[in-house]
Amino acid sequence: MLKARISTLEAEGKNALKTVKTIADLEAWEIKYLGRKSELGNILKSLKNFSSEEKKVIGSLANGARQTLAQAFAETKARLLEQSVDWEKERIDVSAPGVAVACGHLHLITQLEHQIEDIFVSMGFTVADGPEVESEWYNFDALNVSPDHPARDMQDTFWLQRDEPQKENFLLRTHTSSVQARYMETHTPPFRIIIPGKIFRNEATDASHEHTFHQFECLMVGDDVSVANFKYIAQAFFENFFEKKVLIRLRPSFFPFTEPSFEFDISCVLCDGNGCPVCKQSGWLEIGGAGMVNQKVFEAAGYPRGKYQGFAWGFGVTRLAMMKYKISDIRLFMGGDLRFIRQF
Ligand code: FA5
Repeated sequence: MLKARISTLEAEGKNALKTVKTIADLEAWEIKYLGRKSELGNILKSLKNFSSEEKKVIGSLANGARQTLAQAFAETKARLLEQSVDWEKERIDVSAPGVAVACGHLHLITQLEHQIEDIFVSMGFTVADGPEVESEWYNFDALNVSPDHPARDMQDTFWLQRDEPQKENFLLRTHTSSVQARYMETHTPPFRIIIPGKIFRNEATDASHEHTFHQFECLMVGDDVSVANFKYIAQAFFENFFEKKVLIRLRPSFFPFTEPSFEFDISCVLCDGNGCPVCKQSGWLEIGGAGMVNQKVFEAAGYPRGKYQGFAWGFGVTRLAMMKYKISDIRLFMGGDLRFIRQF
């Protein structure tokens, strides 16, 4: 009787499968014919109660029926899944243009820093680096700017608050010249270095003044480095940077860390020195400060007085970028407006 029932179950299951149209129906069918609590499942579970002879015959029949139904189930499932795919929707147009992936890029100032570094490196300079949070010593004292020196007022400073009394005051560096002092402490001339970096000034902003901007310092020290070396290197640099003939003009100035000191201008790269609104009709653009390194700075670094000569200069990269790309407001660089940033 049980043998007949197994055959009926197999036939019934196969027949029922023919009417299954959906995956949900198929799942119900699977529970009914192949599930653990299905009739066939119960027969298989009850095998242990039969004699070994019966077990052999009924077991083989029941397992055979189960296998047949499982095979039919798998075939039906594959057919239903295939039928459920909307092939029209899945069609891929291999000739369609690709979708552009938006990705970021380096900020204009970083791009220019790399360009400036390349030019100096091609003239034998190496790149040095220093911290943005700096001690009063490296930013001022080691550069011959003592606490009561009036020159401290030339650069309005962001001082860092002290929670507990400590020996040193800290600040956000006001110029890249702070790295000069650090570098000289650990290196012996001759050397030529450049120091790119972000600096901070506690001052009101306007179209040509920022509180956070980028400077570039250049320092060359040796036995007989002169102003002529400075002029040559500065001119070579600017001609390379602006890709045109550029003249350099030095004007007497004052910086505590250089003696003599000068401001230096380049011929206006917009009007080639003929006069325009950007150079205020003068034909010259103010670029930065420079001078021969003050012997007191060498002494603070531990060099014997008079043994070495060197020049140093610092200029604003942000101002240079304004000239190169004719940007009229310095605040655009750090303003975070992506419409501006994406242009470069
Ligand atoms: C200095 O910072 C000196 N450390 C430069 C120097 C180095 C002189 C080595 C001698 C030897 P000054 O404060 O003038 O100097 O700044 C240098 C340049 O930074 C300026 O010519 C200008 O291009 C730029 N700069 C100064 N203040 C601002 C500002 N608020 N916003 C944008 N650029 C500025």
